[in-house]
Amino acid sequence: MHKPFTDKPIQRIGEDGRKIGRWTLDLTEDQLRTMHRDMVRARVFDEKLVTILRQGKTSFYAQSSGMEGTQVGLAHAVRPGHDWIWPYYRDQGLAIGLGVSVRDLLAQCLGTSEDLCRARQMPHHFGVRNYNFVSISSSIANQVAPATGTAMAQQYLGTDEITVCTFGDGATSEGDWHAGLNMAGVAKAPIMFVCENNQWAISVDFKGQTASTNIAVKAHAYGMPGYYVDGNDVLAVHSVVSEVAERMRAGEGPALVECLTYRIGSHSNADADAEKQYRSREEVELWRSRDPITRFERFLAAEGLSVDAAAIRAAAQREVEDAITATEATGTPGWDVMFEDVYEDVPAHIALQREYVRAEQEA
Ligand SMILES: Cc1ncc(C[n+]2csc(CCOP(=O)(O)OP(=O)(O)O)c2C)c(N)n1
Ligand SMILES: [Mg+2]
Repeated sequence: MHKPFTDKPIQRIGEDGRKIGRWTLDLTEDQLRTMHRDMVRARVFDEKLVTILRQGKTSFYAQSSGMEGTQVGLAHAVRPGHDWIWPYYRDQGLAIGLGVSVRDLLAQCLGTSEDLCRARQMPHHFGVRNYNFVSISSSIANQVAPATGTAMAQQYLGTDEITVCTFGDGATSEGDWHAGLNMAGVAKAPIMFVCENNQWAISVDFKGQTASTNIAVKAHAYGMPGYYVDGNDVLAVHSVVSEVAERMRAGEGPALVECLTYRIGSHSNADADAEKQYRSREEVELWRSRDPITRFERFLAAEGLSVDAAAIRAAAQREVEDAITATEATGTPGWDVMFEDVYEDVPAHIALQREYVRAEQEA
């Protein structure tokens, strides 16, 4: 059993890839290989999205490079399509780890005809119904209170589903965040709050965010355990969140898991990272050297499990490129989709607006 409220982040593997402490590996070779592949796929997806953003094919993207250990470790402890996920906008690695296809994610980013959101959401704000992956909202901490509502419904209905709600370190300063955690604590709802602490909220660093020693400690106030985990250690994340999920399924109520990681790339395509205005290159380089994928590869090698990293990367690049070609070939939806799906009987004023747009389009 992992201990809550530790001073140091919980780890399983060190930077050198060696085991820390005494623990037995409870994952199969196949699971380990899939975890590694999903981390690489998430990284490659990020790299490719930055390129297509520069080509003007999409207009918004928030990178998750450096955070794959947290997102994939979490994804592999969730039962896809059974448990519910209220994600935040940097969670493409979580979606990929759950099994959402890269093509579905790309269709949304590019707003093609097969986009599950019908090209009506902001780019990179996915929602994937089959995976109970709720549409991403850009409003910080907006998802926290409704996620608690989902968990309360699961409890009320007597299901064995759980809810996972993710957010960044910056989100923990929002009122919604405290309201959601408070209510979950009172209700003992089956919800796992996962803070992807990448140490920056755009240009505000962790010290500027909170006077607490870490985020996990805040769980005390809401009557739930708080786990402080090394988010660049995929096995530590997986082990802690798996244990927490089991406890929640057994009716033991909510928990807060903080995964300490780092955002290697810019905040989005609209911040001053490239101009070096708020963080030093030395800091970025230090965290780049703590790459979660490299660390995991060292561990796999130490365990005698060699992976052909170059081949896996090349396959991931082909996967993303093929998905772009295939989804672009489906074209883009017509202008009239914006008037569909909301009302069964279209109200007169909306019908009038539709006619205005039609006249304009046909002029
Ligand atoms: C309610 C609200 N306030 C402010 C913003 C502007 N904003 C967008 S991202 C962001 C920082 C969030 O940081 P964090 O929660 O740490 O997530 P990260 O981007 O680091 O993954 C802010 C302040 C917003 N989107 N919503
Ligand atoms: Mg952050």
